[in-house]
Amino acid sequence: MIRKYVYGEPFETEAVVVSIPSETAKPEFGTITTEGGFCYTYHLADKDRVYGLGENVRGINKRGFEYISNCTDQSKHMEDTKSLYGAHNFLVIDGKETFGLFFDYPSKMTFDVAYRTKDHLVVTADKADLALYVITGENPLDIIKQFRKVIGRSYIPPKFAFGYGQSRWGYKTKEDFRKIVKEHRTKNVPLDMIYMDIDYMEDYKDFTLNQEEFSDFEEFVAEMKEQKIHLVPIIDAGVKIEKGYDVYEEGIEKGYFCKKEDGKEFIATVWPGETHFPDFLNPKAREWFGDKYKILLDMGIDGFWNDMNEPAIFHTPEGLERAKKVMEEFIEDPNKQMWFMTMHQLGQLSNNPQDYSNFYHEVNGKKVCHAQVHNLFGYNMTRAAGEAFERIRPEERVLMFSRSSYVGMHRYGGIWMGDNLSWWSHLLMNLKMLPSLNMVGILYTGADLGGFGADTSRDLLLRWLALGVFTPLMRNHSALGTREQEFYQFEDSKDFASVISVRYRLVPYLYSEYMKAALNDDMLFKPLAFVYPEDEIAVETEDQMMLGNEVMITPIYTQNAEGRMVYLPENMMFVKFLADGTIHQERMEKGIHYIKVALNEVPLFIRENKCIPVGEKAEYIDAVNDNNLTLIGYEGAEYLLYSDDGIHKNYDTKENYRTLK
Ligand code: MIG
Repeated sequence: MIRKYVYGEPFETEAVVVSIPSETAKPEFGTITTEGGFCYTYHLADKDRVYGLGENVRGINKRGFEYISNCTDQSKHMEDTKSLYGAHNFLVIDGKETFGLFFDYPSKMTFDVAYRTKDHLVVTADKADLALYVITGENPLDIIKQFRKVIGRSYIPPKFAFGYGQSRWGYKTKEDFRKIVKEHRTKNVPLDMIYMDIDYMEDYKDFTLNQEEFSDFEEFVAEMKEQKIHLVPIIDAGVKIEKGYDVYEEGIEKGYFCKKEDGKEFIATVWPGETHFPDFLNPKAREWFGDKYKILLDMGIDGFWNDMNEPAIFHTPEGLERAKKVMEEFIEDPNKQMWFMTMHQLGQLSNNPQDYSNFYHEVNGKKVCHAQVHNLFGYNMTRAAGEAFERIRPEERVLMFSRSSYVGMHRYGGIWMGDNLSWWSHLLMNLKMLPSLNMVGILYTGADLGGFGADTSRDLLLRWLALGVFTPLMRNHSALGTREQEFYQFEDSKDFASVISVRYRLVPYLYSEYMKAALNDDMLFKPLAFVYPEDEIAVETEDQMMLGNEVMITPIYTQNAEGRMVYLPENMMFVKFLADGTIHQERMEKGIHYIKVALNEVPLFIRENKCIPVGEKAEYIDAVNDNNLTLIGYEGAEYLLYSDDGIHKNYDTKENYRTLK
């Protein structure tokens, strides 16, 4: 049961796609005040657990910390980081009373989950203009499924997007890309995608190509396709200000860029230098920008990633002025130590809240200050692309994932988890983020494997890849200036071939479970707590995850570990993909075990009396054969396989299902 409560005049975010009449009575759970802002308070019982909040640090149970929905370009994900790139204001309280909450509010919102006081959930916003949805149901999963139903079906990528991808900020030339293909193909490490970061463009201008390298881009895309490689270019939010650059000229002429109070286009400096931000909240501007993707689609491109769409700002002319003033005063009177704080605040050049208050969107003919709708920007950039793909290429799926997001964006694309670091703790953090993202419909997701910032190490990369084997988006990505982390930068490439090959053997299962989750508003990754709610140990276990309906994964996330402790909430089959291509299977009793897993092996568990299909090795997704599958797990069990051509959109047909036994 979903009830909707409306306060003030909410902005229509289009997160919810089903029309729900609003209630006049007060919500059943918690208290609300609307004077001087919005405040929701709920008294938590000692054992109440709080799930949700999508892309955030810390555990699956969010209790004990404060999180702030405020889409931020955050390159250091620390334990006390309160805002990442997305805003996902959805919670499930599970305990004395079990219910879900969705605060549909597009600006900054604070979630104090028993942090300031140990037993209160307090949700606050500056303005009391929002829609609150209260969801009741049998259990957390039932509540989540109801929520998912009203926010619309999750994005479904083309099947090649379930392959392995290599990426790095810094690839520039055709030779860079050819080398990657050659290394993978000659050393039998599977590969389907190579990502093109900002250097493929001309001066970082969206929808242009560096002419020195890519004047014959179409041929190059075809050359890669012949080797079964999809090139996936990045698109940034800011449009470079440059006379003669058509995207800029058109945007100005049509008035599709965000403007300041005085009617002049807002300027923000990002990678291309000074840019304007397309007004993605204006449907016409969205249509215009979305159509630009056609330039690359027409050249054979079939996937994109949208970056910098929080939107990230390095600095603005106004910000530089503010900083200059503070600096001058400081220089004039060096004794003014008090100014240090002011300088720090005013001098914060990048992603400064003052700048976000300085520009406007045009929504239904009305000017709306960006700060009031900040969290919708990335969502609507990706929506621009998604809507365009529907127009331009209605029959076929296009790969799309974004950095920033809001609830609703899951209909148009996935997300990657942003700029993590090559830290063991981030491997675990990324694992824990998976179910929270699934709760808000984001199924196509994964982390930068190996870590984006900082220098990775061979063992960290291998362990992270072994987690990546299970995440829909499986991409090795790293930052400019960090240690190179393509598999061939390390000794014994066979170990990498072993781990990555497991992904391709599991794709029939992973894809099938992904599709079932997407088509049934289900989660692909569930916390153990959702499957074994009566089991106290399972409920607290956050470093193991249920994948689909048959599997439990137990990634290894500590340095120098030769294995790990695992908890089995029921009897299970321990499965280990060994380096020689064979599969070790061993029945294990419910309880605690220590499992040994070498760096070149991938472990998983199959639930009692279930089985999963595995295929043969393949070096790209096209070569995965769904008609040559073996079942592993418990004898006599059956598996319902979903399978389709991976290209078109006829998902809802019975022909896509068959029972394997
Ligand atoms: O300011 O395009 O998160 O994946 O490699 C950095 C360069 C901009 C941030 C993205 C990252 C990408 C990088 N970008």
